[in-house]
Amino acid sequence: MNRVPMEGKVLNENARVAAELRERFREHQVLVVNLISSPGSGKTTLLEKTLEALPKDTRVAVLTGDLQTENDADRLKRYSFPVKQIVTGGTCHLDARMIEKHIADWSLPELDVLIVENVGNLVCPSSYDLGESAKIVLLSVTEGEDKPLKYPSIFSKSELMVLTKTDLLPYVPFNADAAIANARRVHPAMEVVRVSCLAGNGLREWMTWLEQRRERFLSELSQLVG
Ligand SMILES: Nc1nc2c(ncn2[C@@H]2O[C@H](COP(=O)(O)OP(=O)(O)OP(=O)(O)O)[C@@H](O)[C@H]2O)c(=O)[nH]1
Ligand SMILES: [Mg+2]
Repeated sequence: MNRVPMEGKVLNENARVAAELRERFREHQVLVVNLISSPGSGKTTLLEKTLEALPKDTRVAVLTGDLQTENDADRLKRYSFPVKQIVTGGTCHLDARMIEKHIADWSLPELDVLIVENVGNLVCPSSYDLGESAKIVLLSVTEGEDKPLKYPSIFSKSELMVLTKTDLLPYVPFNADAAIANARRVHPAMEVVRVSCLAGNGLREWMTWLEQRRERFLSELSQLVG
């Protein structure tokens, strides 16, 4: 009976913690990106390719969320960057408190980028601000080009859509141009990168996007200060 007020309270509390986190990330100039998609769209694989390609002295860390297992962190720890698993124990999204708790023993001044892999879910994570600078939505070519219209919330809040598994395009009835057009119906300014982690296509473009997003973040910060 009290579901709606209780949800509102939880979201307000989350917004408060997220605002504090955002302030800390800005203070220490840490770009935080929040990767969101359906289960299995390729978030961890994209992160594996990203960490593999980064110079070893890159100041990057990863938090990866999952309902139950440590599998994704185990996959990502191989690349020698700081990685932590957040096991939500059944909750279908990460929240700001979980981020706060899991970065508690990391030194933010020693980081430039924090990448958060959210729990695989196209709905719940979109309501929870984590203090990130940008949300990024992944859509794989096996999911159907209508998904931006069916799950508009996350597409409207994301700056970038990574269209994943493009190596499968010859084998599935999926119209990539229609998917991108649908995403831009929901969010006209949506940026798009087409990636195949299997074939390696688009990975350079994705890395460039991340690099340029950090530059933009720093320039926005300097305008705030100046
Ligand atoms: N063909 C193809 N398969 C891919 C690609 N990227 C990922 N996969 C496969 O897709 C499956 C799921 O990939 P993950 O990276 O674990 O997906 P995820 O989004 O992290 O999954 P959750 O964390 O469970 O939500 C794995 O079997 C990957 O090998 C790709 O570019 N091409
Ligand atoms: Mg994963």
